[in-house]
Amino acid sequence: MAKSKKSAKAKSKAPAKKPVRKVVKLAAKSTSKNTIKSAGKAASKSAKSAKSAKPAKSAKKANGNGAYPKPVAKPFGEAGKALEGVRILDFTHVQSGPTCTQLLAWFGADVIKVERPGVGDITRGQLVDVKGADSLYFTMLNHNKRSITIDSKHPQGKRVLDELIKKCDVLVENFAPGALDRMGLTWDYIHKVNPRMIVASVKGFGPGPYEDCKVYENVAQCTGGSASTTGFRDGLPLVTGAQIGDSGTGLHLALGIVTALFQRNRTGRGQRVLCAMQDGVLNLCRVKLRDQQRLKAGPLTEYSQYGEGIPFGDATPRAGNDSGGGQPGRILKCKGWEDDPNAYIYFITQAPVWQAICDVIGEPGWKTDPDFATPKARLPRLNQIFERIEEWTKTKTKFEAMDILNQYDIPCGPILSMKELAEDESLRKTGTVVEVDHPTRGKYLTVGNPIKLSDSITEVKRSPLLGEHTDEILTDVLGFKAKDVAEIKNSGALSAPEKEEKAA
Ligand code: CAO
Repeated sequence: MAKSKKSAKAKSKAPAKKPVRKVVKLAAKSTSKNTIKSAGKAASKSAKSAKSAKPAKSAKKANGNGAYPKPVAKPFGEAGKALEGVRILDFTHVQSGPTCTQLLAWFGADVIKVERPGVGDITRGQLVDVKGADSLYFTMLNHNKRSITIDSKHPQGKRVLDELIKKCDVLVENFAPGALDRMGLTWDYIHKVNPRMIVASVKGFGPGPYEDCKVYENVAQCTGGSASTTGFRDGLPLVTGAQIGDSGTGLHLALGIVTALFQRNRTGRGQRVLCAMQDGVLNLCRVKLRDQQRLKAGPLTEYSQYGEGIPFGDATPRAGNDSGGGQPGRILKCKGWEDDPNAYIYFITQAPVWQAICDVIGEPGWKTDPDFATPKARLPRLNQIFERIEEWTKTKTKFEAMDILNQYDIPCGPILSMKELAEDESLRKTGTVVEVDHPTRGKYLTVGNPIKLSDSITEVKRSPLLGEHTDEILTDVLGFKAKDVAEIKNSGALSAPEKEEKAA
């Protein structure tokens, strides 16, 4: 490599080598905490100076001409959470809905998870790794929530639900189509009981031929355009490990909810928010619908298939690991690939750094060779180009390659295993990977809030045990007196039905 570095330096046209950035294991030098702290200091300073100076006209305008409160003087991160005061009636289960309400909880909403007595969210008992404890499936999707058990079909359960509807701002659910209505909780009913309530739902499909179908993650990936465009041209359609159907739709729904809350500030009324998983996946596959339409204008020249001389059909094909845009890229082998399934790097031949790429891989002649010098000339030769680059990457570990290539601003990324991500120090420091303690399962790792707000800092709290907060919700939130609590409890609306005695 020393040779390639030297040649990169020697060529006057090659972009200057940047000072070495330590990227081994992607360790960040400054933590987000530090960044947030300094942002907080700066903000406090500006808040102080704002007191003495007259606000500029533009600032006044941005602040709604005085319609909004003055900026608080408290340091960033100490002025409460973004969604403080918002209460969520969380009727979600499995993954898509819980992802959404977990985000809202991280932003400070009081999320009250309603679960079926005795059973709870079905994921509590799925993929169990510690006997007798809630599964990771459940704990990793339900942080910062409270749990109450209610049989929603019991008259006394309905009584409690009615009170919750009155006291909450948003009802979030992802039951199978029609299930909420069958509980008697139609939109008309809820809107009548609490006209300010927002009712947010995840369903598999929007209105249309499939609207009544139950849907899980991979069904959404298949029906939303992801599977038909994932994998290799000559292989099966593939699903991806990223849960774009479930977690992706949960994210979409969270945005819909905060947007509806924002509109409610103006209109005073709630509305329905619907995210269909098919729509959410298609939204994430938008570039593939772009390519579908480009097919009319001729072959998709950035797809490897073009260089291989294989004609295109009438639908966007699977493109293996080709880059999605106009910057050709591939996954290439690195040192150790024979034994390590993740010894690979994604390498992008971005046009502005082509000269540096040629120098690094030891092909300086390609900088001026008309077959390689321009992006257009390179498109039919991508296989040859990436084979040559791979000869170089195979001599480096993925971290060494990342380190070297970043000195020249060459976009690339090592294929990181879940083990490497779990152990990554920088992700721990930013709170993206968090260790949480749980009373029945002990310590476990989870993914924290990936959305960092400088004035609403997320603290990841363990998921609730089944019905852990039933009493406090009945009394503190709903204001039931002891007599009413006893009546509701004795009715059996909050507890699992007694198991029938087995006949002797
Ligand atoms: N008290 C009493 N009954 C309750 C209850 C409670 N607290 N909570 C749920 N139930 C009942 C429901 O009312 C429903 O009963 P009916 O069908 O008799 O009216 C029943 O439990 C089952 O609900 P469901 O149909 O939603 O659950 P399922 O396990 O059969 O299906 C799923 C699961 C995910 C396929 C379905 O909910 C669905 O399609 N949801 C929408 C799409 C979605 O979010 N999918 C992502 C799932 S994550 O991969």
